[in-house]
Amino acid sequence: MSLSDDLSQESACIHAGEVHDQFGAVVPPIYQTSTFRFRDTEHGAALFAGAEEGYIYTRMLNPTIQACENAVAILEGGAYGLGCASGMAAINTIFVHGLRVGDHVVCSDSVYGPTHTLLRTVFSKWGIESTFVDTSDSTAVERSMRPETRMVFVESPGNPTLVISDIERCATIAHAHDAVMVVDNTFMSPILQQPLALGADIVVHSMTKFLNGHADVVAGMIVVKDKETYGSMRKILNQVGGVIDPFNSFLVHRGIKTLALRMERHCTNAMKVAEYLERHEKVVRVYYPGLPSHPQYAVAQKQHKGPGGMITFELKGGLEAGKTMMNNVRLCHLAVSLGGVESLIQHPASMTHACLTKDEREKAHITDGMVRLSVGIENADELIADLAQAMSNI
Ligand code: LCS
Repeated sequence: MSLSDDLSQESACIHAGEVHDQFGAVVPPIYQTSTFRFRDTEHGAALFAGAEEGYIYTRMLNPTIQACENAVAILEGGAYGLGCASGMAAINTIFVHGLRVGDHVVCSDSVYGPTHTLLRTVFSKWGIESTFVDTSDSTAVERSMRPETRMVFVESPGNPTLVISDIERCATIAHAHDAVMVVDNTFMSPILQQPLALGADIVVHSMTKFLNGHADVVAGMIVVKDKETYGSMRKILNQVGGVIDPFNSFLVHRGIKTLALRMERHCTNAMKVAEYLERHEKVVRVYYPGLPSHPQYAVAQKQHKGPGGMITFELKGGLEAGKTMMNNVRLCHLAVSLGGVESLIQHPASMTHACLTKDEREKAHITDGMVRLSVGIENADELIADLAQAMSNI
């Protein structure tokens, strides 16, 4: 991995992870192969023994995957990336790597539903307890720490409430208790937030979202700071097996070239839409990190380079009003996922966060009336016109 440290994020998006192959290919080729030929038995044995560097088998390492891993690691200001089959495969790999029987995790209560469920229903079976807490409240994080806490897992902004945690403060608390600080940076992308620079040890992404940006790939990425963590995590990933494949790596890497450009447009569009929604008579509440009304606006200003593309809001008339609106959009699609060039609207309580109990949702302030909008890069006036006509049916 080589790229000058002072290169801007805009240029890094274009050049990070580029390869120098024998043909001078400008774009990393797709090495669509499951396995690699050895010169002879000694070569094969040396590769397996780690005495020589090279490729053995695609689950272990592949040049196309490595190019994408390097690109994301550079953008996050980390040292190594580990490409995974999905964001959930990446999160699972981090848990399997970092936790053992008797350990305790402190996790944001407003996280993507399956992250919550994975800890609560799978890792709990293996004697790993989790406390879900509002990580925007650092005193609550401090209070939740136990002698056996080995990991603090923060998603910020949190899905779907957009609650913002002070990453620097959470990392300080985690480190004071010898716990690893993990940040899910999916909602911001490395263009708008760099958790490693704020003290996090590990960053995770669902690359299905902004990094790829075109709603045609499911993939994840882990970024770490040091060789030792990378080595032990790579072994776990090889064993649990949830690796990304070469073609998806190629697509994500291609998507990253326009990441800085796309994020700029996501931010300006979402700001216009959020301001419009906040003024609308049928809207009760808008959660958007770019609005001064956001409860953690000051933290957002300190921690983000832009407000992002995600908006959550509540309508007068709650769930029924929300359903009417979502059933009447024309330009936006009624679909889960986020971070693509197209705008997507969905209902967290019955969709992305339906796997939480009503009590768990209430504790995390995920109300039945919440509507989540991933603002795409369409024309902002046309998006606003679509939302206006959809709300006129309420
Ligand atoms: N982390 C966050 C913050 C997410 O929003 C998601 C997926 C994941 C991790 C998991 O990534 P995946 O395995 O899907 O690549 N979020 C989704 C959402 O809000 N709607 O559909 C998927």
